[in-house]
Amino acid sequence: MLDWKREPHRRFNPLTREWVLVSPHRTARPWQGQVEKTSVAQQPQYDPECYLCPGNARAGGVRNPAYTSTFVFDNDFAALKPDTPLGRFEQDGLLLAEGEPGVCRVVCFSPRHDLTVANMEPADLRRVVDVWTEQYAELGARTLINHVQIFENRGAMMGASNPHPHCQIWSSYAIPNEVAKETAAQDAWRQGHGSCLLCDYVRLEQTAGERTVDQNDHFLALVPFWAVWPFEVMVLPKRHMTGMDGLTDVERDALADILKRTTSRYDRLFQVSFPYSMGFHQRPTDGAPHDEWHLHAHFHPPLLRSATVRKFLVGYELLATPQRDITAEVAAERLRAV
Ligand code: H2U
Ligand code: ZN
Repeated sequence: MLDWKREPHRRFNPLTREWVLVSPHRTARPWQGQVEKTSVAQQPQYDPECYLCPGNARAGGVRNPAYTSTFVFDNDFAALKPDTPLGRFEQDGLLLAEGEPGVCRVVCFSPRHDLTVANMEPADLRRVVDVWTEQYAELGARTLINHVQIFENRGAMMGASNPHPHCQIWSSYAIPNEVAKETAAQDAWRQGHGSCLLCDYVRLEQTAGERTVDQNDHFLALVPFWAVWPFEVMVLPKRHMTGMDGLTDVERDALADILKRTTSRYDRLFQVSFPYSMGFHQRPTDGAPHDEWHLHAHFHPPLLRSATVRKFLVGYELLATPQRDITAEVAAERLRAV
């Protein structure tokens, strides 16, 4: 039997059906070196230069309303446009291109420039969950929108252009790569096992416990067995639901709660406003029931050892297979401890 806590090994991601290389012998024990404290400039509640703050002008001259809770607008530099034709170009099976219509939006979580998911009030975060649910339903109902991707880039390290709490929504005609992989894997699991892959996984992790980071009555936050990023986290509803439109009122509060718990743990880990890319994966909105799908969120944070030491996916990882040293179990233990 493989001693996967100590020996180099690879782990299988059943959602993407890809492998990750794990080298636990390089850091068998949790990091015990110095944790650098970085002082981050305190943000003002209102920044006259911010294009997301209430009442301010955006690029192109549009002015934001004096909004008091959440605020949604069409991205002024949208990567996708709704009126793009569905043309196709093909040459010798080698060159293939498809027109890709879509809608890109920006969602401000709060009028307050200085807040983050970790320090917003639960009731205000709950309103953000409501907006996500509305957007998923509204955009997903359009004939040419078959997938709605909600995601947040947090922190300059992850390419966020602005500290004002916000996320983006890119909704598209095609099913994007990661979602296509997860759809195929969940569908195959359901065909082969007669059950939901992530319902089965949630049950396994609830029993195992060692990769659990936090939980409430309705959601589980864990470092997946196959995590690539050092402190990668998945947030999953304990009950089967294919998308956000399946959330009950109580579950919407619980989703806000688990997101706040998870991001607060992140902030405490290196005593810094923790950078990450996070996003929700849920049923494609192509009209099929997709009962194989189980709603979840992925957090992909870049930090490795401190507020300033980050992981890069380069070299072997870019050319061969992603690799990590600290195991998912040790990462979960550290996130549980803060
Ligand atoms: P990020 O911080 O995740 O980059 O999101 C900011 C988005 O806001 C980005 O996609 C858009 C950018 O195109 N944006 C506007 O729509 N209007 C503006 O005035 C500036 C930025
Ligand atoms: Zn702002």
